[in-house]
Amino acid sequence: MKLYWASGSIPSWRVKIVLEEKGLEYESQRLRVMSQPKETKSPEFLAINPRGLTPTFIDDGQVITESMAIIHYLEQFYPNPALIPTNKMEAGRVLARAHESLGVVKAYHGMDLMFKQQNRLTDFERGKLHKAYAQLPKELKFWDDYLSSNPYVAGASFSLADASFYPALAYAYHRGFSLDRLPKLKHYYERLSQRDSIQKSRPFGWHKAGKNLFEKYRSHYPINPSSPDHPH
Ligand SMILES: N[C@@H](CCC(=O)N[C@@H](CS)C(=O)NCC(=O)O)C(=O)O
Repeated sequence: MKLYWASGSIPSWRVKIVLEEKGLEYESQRLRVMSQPKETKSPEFLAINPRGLTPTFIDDGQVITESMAIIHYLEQFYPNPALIPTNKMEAGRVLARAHESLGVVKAYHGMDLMFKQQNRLTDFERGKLHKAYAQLPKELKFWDDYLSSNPYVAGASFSLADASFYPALAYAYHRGFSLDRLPKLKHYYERLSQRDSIQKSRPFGWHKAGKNLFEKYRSHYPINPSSPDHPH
């Protein structure tokens, strides 16, 4: 088994968590996506994955791309320990929430525009950024509610939904989003951060907060802190 991955990538981290949970040994190859040219766009890697994206996983000569596909594949062919329950109702919830976590990632596509010089943003980009900033707390509130009745996001035990969602939540923390208004989620984040599979796979430097995109946003676009859309 071989995994091509990128550091600080939510999709790569998902796959690594599942590999650790299942205790699978694999060859690990990090590809740098911030270098010029990107290692993900080298002819050697493009021959494996023509889209040049990580994670890319190889098992028995079969190339599997897309993080959600890889974790489902791992569950199907390496079922122990099970990360999807056998009970229909519970399995449905795990699968739905695993895929719902993509909604959290979607909100970051706008927040990433904070990395750019603000006076260079087009009106369209600025609109996208504002939308993402307002959307993320709303999105995370769903997850806080999911934790009202269960210790994990889709039930009583760690599942594919947690492996899929936790890296997206960790990104929010890493980028300075305060979880103080979402106490169940904050507690969940702290508890899962201690989990073996998560500790072993954590991207370099992600044990502490990184560049605070939320702070940067507020300094550029001061908004009324009492507004219901204000996440802090
Ligand atoms: N939908 C894909 C997304 C993969 C993706 O966008 N990977 C990024 C890192 S987060 C990447 O490898 N980028 C390399 C590049 O743009 O060359 C998945 O879930 O696996």
